[in-house]
Amino acid sequence: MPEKIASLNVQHKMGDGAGVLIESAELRIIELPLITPFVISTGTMTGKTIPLLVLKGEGLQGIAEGVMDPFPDYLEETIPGAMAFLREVLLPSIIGKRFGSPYELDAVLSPWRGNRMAKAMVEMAFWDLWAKSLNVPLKVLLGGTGDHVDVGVSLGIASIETTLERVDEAVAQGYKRTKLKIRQGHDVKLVEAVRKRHPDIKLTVDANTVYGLSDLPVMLALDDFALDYIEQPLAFDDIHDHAKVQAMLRTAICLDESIRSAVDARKALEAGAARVINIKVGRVGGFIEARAIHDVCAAFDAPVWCGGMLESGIGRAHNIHLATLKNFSKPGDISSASRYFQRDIVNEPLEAVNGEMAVPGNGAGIGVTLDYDYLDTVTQHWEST
Ligand code: OSB
Ligand code: MG
Repeated sequence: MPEKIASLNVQHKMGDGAGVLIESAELRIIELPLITPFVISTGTMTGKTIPLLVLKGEGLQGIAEGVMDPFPDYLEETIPGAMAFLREVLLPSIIGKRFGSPYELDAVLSPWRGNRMAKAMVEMAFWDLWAKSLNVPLKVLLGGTGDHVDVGVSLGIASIETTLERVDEAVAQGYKRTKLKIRQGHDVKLVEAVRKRHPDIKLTVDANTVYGLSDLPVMLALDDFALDYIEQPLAFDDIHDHAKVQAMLRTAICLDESIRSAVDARKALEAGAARVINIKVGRVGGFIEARAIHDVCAAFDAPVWCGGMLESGIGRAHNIHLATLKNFSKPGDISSASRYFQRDIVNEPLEAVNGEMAVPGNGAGIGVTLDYDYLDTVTQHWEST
């Protein structure tokens, strides 16, 4: 174990029963087939590989999934890298310890640079465990309210004809926003066709970082379609040029990949690089950071919405609880699990009705439970500590 871990000693409230003792952990990699391949500007996904963490303590289980990919094509983190960091660093530093709250746990995680997706797995699983130990729904501890959240769909890259069919279907199902994935050569004509067929729907596009300043004519053309926002047109590590482009557009820019922290959000909003932020709890290191971003954005009057990463029911449930916070005022990417998977790994169906997703469960924590029969059949790797 690196020396730094041994020296990180969090304050324990030993003996008074407060908090939860983390006794052991289980780590899996699962592989869920996708009903339809999901194509974005940076690549195609035909199946969803998901690292899954279960923290166990005091007869309870806290569960979370990671949003990193097998290869670093969305952001830098990868599943193999996260598995090693979890196995060798993060899990040894928390197992056998009692944490009074996620803030105490965060004191162990936050000194490490980067690796926010891996840290988020631990943090989110602990929030679930902590909520269960207090016997309250996760949303209550997060400060959210309400029983439903507004949701939209994210449509992968396909022909104009296929996209129009998918948009028709999403609109018919009552989804409250349609997001089209775009890339060079698959942008203005596509948006024009969808807009022509549906003049009044809430429509957005997501370029997943693929444009540069040389694509300015495309971004200016997209400005004419009354889009609710243009998501992450430029590089994942760029704020400066997003500010340049935002100054030339009436349409809001929404940042996704560029925002890892509340400090990033503050700088982006101060610079005028965006007017909307996509918050993915798994991307930013967990709920503490997600809430901090939410609060910074509220202070700037910038709406936020909950992003998605084709999560299983575990991540989807976490996202729904987060989206109950007040400034999540735009529909999130939390559509029905059945759009992605023939069968989910949780027992509770997570299906949108009229563009709303119900907060799962009436009970404690994230409100969904693992379907172990199915989980075992899709598990590629299993280890425990
Ligand atoms: O940019 O929001 C994105 C999926 C994989 C990688 C990046 C993104 C997405 C999505 C999917 O848009 C949203 C969903 O889970 O439905
Ligand atoms: Mg995005």
